[in-house]
Amino acid sequence: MAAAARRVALLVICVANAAATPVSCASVAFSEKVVTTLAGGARAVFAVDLDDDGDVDVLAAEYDDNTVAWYENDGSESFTELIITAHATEAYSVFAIDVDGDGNTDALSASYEIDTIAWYDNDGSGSFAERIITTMRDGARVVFAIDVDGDGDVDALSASSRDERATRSGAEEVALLPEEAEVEVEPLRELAP
Ligand SMILES: [Ca+2]
Ligand SMILES: [Ca+2]
Ligand SMILES: [Ca+2]
Ligand SMILES: [Ca+2]
Repeated sequence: MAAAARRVALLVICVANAAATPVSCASVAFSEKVVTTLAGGARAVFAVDLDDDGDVDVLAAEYDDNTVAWYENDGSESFTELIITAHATEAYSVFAIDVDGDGNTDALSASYEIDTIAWYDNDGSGSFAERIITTMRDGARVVFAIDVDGDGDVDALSASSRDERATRSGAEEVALLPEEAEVEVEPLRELAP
């Protein structure tokens, strides 16, 4: 695979000050800062401070390496790879949010080949323990998490391309998506050990 396709690169977000003259993002120049060239089959990234040291780190789904990894920012945009799991077979996407409400940002992943949505419990230092949410999302491609029903618990949503239905809480249909996609919502906190 070409080196360029294996890169996980930082994106710079164009932010306009509301009090200032509006800025066209198209006019802003971006400069590439490479996080790594060794993320095999990189499919997705998410930027968030995972070790709560004040600098933004990078979470990545690495499809060819079956890996979910995070890259710790030393504060000068020099990154050190730390493996969360090497068993996320055909890892397709990642997301980060505080799943269990303990103040530490956790990671989630969707793994295509093993039909799995998992989350990884961050102990606060960037060390993660795997928690499987489901292994029934056939061809899992996307994971997202938010408190869908407003009960205070974070819920998970997934899109899986080998399923043909769209469901909420495993049974209740909420939306039909094109291309045989599926949306699944599950109460994460209740699934945690
Ligand atoms: Ca950090
Ligand atoms: Ca750091
Ligand atoms: Ca947490
Ligand atoms: Ca909820």
